[in-house]
Amino acid sequence: MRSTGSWYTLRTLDNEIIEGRMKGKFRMKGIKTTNPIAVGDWVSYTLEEDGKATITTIEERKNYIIRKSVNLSKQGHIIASNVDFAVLVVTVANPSTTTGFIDRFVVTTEAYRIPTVLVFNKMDILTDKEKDELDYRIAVYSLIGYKCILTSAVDGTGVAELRDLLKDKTVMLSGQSGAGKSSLINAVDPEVGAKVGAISASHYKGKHTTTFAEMFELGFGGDVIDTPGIKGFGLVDIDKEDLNNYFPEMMQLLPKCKFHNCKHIDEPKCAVKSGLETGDISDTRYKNYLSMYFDDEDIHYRTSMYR
Ligand SMILES: Nc1nc2c(ncn2[C@@H]2O[C@H](COP(=O)(O)OP(=O)(O)O)[C@@H](O)[C@H]2O)c(=O)[nH]1
Ligand SMILES: [Mg+2]
Ligand SMILES: [Zn+2]
Repeated sequence: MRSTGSWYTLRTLDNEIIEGRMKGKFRMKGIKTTNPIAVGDWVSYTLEEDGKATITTIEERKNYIIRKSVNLSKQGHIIASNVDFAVLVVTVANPSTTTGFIDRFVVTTEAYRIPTVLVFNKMDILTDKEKDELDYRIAVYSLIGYKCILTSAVDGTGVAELRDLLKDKTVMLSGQSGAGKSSLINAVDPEVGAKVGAISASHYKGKHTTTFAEMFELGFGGDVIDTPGIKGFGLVDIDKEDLNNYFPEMMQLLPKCKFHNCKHIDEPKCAVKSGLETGDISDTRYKNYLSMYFDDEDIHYRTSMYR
């Protein structure tokens, strides 16, 4: 359910919570990761006399999602494993989530084949102009096939819909800090008592733990993995030549491009570039695609700049 340093919190099949440590070293085939055990993993353990568990094996993961480690760019950090889908909480205002952030996230979840739902939070504070912005984004993302939900943790908008979505599932909840992840968890299940805002930030400040995923069990059934502090997603082990595979709307047009391996950059008779002119391909999505293709990590695009 979570880990603090070398200790792991485990939930047993009998729904007991125990602390455990791992024995020896685990290596995952093929990938270098900074954390051998991730939130969401199933493990086997032996129970010690003091009631603590010694973790002996990790079960094979159904899926997992990795981001680049901040300092060791060659290594990845497994954010969560064995999830049914991902929820990205985004906000149009206070703070404003860039489309670059959203697109990096959904490219990563596409690459790991994890279905993704976008939750637009803080509906209660949007100005008319921000609502226009929201409508535009929802049009773009729902057309591509991403389910979009509108919520407010303050006035309760969309909370019932979110609750239905989470029920009996294991869900990775992500979003930039301050988007309202903890508030939404509490809104769907007040019993959870996730720490909101400044409290959780200061709580972990001393530890330098910018990524501290944590699983919460929902009273009505289901588990949510809260992943605070994720500033953005590095595109770990995504080959840039494969990047176009992770933009579903580009994949759909690919058969109409002249070249079957078109990267939609400067090839002639490219259906994606024609789609940009007709409006079938979103400018911001395409610009974010180029930014990722050329690995222009520092560029953050805001939807409003390109409309
Ligand atoms: N107005 C408004 N504020 C919200 C909403 N959701 C969260 N907040 C506020 O946004 C701040 C960050 O919320 P938090 O849940 O800690 O965000 P997290 O970092 O994503 O977990 C807190 O001050 C919350 O009270 C919302 O729907 N509307
Ligand atoms: Mg939080
Ligand atoms: Zn093309």
